[in-house]
Amino acid sequence: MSKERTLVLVKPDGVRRGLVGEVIARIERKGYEVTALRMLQADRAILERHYAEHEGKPFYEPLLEFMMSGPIVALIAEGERVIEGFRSLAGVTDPTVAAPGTIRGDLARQQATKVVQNIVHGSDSVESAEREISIFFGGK
Ligand code: IDP
Ligand code: MG
Repeated sequence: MSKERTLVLVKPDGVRRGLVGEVIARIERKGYEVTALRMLQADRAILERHYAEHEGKPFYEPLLEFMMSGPIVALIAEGERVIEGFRSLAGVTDPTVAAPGTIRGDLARQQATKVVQNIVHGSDSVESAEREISIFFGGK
């Protein structure tokens, strides 16, 4: 099994609520290594690249607005099967039904917003991970 890298984002709701450390702690306690980390205010251009697959969906504009609503933290986590492993730590997209024990299941819930606010993003494949890492870390 080869070592993988994944892109994790702590979304603006996670940063606003002071959950950056909690997210990083869960990644580290699981045994993955954080190998790059930055805080940034995402602009529309970077988010259009990151969320290109969702263009045209009803939640696309609210998603971009939400992701621009405050600072985010981007990090690279590394380890064997980290892509699948972080998605497992994060839980499913909808925080109402995300399993207790997961980041989304423990720390998020449905809000009265057009876009689901669920604390974190994690890449969903090797191809997405490399593409997304190059967006946030310039090909590093
Ligand atoms: P993921 O983050 O679990 O991979 P995606 O389907 O890639 O989920 O969607 C990206 C983000 O867009 C989600 O994390 C969530 O914030 C938002 N989102 C996804 N589907 C919906 C929806 O049906 N309604 C509102 N927001 C959504
Ligand atoms: Mg996704």
